[in-house]
Amino acid sequence: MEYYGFIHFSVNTYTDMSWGLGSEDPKIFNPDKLDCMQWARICKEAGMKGVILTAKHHSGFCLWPSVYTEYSVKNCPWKNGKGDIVREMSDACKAYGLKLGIYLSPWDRNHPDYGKPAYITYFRNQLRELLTNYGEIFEIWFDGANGGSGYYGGANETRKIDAKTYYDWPNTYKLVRELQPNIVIWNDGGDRADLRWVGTEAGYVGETNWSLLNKTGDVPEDMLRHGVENGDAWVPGEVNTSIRPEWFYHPKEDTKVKTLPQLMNTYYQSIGRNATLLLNFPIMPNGLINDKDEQAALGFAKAVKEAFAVNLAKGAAAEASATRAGSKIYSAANVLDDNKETYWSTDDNVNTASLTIDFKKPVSFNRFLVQEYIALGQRVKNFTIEAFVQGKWMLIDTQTTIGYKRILRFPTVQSNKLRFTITGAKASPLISNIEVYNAPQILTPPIITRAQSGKVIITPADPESEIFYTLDGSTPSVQSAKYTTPVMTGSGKTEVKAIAYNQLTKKSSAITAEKFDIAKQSWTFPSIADSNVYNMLDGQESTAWHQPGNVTMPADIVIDLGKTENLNGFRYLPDQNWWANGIISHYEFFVSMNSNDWQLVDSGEFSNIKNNPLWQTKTFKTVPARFIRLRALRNTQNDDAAGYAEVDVLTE
Ligand code: FUL
Repeated sequence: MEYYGFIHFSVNTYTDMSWGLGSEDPKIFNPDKLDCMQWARICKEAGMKGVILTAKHHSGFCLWPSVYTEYSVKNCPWKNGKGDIVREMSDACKAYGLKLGIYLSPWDRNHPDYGKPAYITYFRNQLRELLTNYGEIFEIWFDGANGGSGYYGGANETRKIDAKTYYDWPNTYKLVRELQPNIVIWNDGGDRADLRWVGTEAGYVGETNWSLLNKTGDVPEDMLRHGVENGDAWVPGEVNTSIRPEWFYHPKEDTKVKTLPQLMNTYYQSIGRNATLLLNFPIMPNGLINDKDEQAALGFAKAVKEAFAVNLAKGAAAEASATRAGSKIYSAANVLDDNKETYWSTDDNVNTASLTIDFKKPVSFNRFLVQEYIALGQRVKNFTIEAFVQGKWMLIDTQTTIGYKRILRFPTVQSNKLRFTITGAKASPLISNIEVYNAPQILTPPIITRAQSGKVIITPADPESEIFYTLDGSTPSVQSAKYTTPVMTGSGKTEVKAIAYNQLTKKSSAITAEKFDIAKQSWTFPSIADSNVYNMLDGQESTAWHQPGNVTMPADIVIDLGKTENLNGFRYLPDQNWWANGIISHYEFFVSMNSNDWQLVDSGEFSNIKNNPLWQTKTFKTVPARFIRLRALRNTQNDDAAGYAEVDVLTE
């Protein structure tokens, strides 16, 4: 299916939180403009083949009137408790020719029996409702996230379960397959299912990507990203990511909708790397998808269409160094015949071979698309592509796996011939399709940061472009100030907007907008001597500081702001390194005027920080403070590490 949509909507949409706590009053759920036809229309126009709806997220609140709980749309003001969002979604999917998928969170922060055997009966009853009453369901999503604490019918406690045994997955899967024989089961927490998580929510899978895993045994993170070359089960990767940083709607992210270059990167790093792409739309409190998200998704679809509009390999000639003996059925021409059921193959045990595409005239190209005939397995381990330039073969790229689909991007080359060489395979390769394109260039918006000194630094992603910016909130254009060196912005709050612009093509990028709170010129760490600690104030998300090895939790950092500020919040960004430890999950935040008497102003959890290690913003009632103390109570690994890419405050 390649590409399908995700919809996140629950009671926490109304509390601006990443995860519901399970104690939210259903009365807050009132999407007065709810329109599943809008959701389905956008998914369809965006080129998606289906939609997966969060029928129940971790809050436990059900978007359908389950007979097994009162914690559902039955008890909300929307449609006087007579509504059913799963039904409306199912009808909308039918109307738009989309498949419907269901996300049912195993972790339920509302249910009193969560953690006990009785909850499993409840969970299966709900599965039965969802998988019998709403027509064909193409995928079921069993999210493995579990933060432990919850409302649990008023108990308000932390409950630990063993994700491997508690849900008795083998019998749960049996039920699912009985009710929906063609369903695909996604599960990152329990027994191996049909699709795997790729280990990140950032929108990419490894370049090497086998669709195989082992049926049993643990799956460490690098296996999630790359699969297992000699695995014994077919468990392809599904890249799930949101069109905004978070999964649920937060108004503050209206300026953070992914830009076209970001979405195109996601495309090439998911669908272009043998995975499917599951792109999320958060629903607003009124029940609609935000206009900006719609524009982004449709712009993305248009750009994909443009990139793959003209297949330059059409009408070219294909010739192979080796073909399966005595049979025309496996000829090289099959890679260009538009028929995915036919393929080029070599003799058994001939696992290396090359295929040359002769365009018969010089053509410019920058994309190469190749597909294996995966009905007979994923075989290719290594390959190269070359272009024939000035009488010589010039190497364009050396790569590893292909699978269902692989797309390579490279700087435009002009040539009349392209050579594709398989340098390693598990068995005779079976190549069903090759396409070649010259995709238009897309300008990437600049990156804006603010250093501790208050200087704003704007970095172009593409060195040939110029940058224009504004500091007053207005929309930047070529008439705005041109950026040449870092701009001193003083110590107050600043809003910076910038575009990249290419003189040759006269095209500008999308706008980058960043709001910065007070500058940190006078901030110091009175009790930390290590100068690297300033990495967390430098505005650079790629640099971090970690507590020394001998720290034990709780671990504190204390910052002297240099003068009294009226604080009403703080922000924390964990170490952005893929392998980083010390991602704080539970915190306390204190303020002081003299660094002796401390007042606790906020405490809680950074929900979902493990899977999505983004900026965490917490707000509280305004309080004057000269010193702040961020206390790490726990991290996502439950050990004694605490790391910080950035720490920031919000002022009134
Ligand atoms: C995660 C959840 O915790 C997030 O809230 C979201 O639903 C994402 C798709 O999966 O594990």
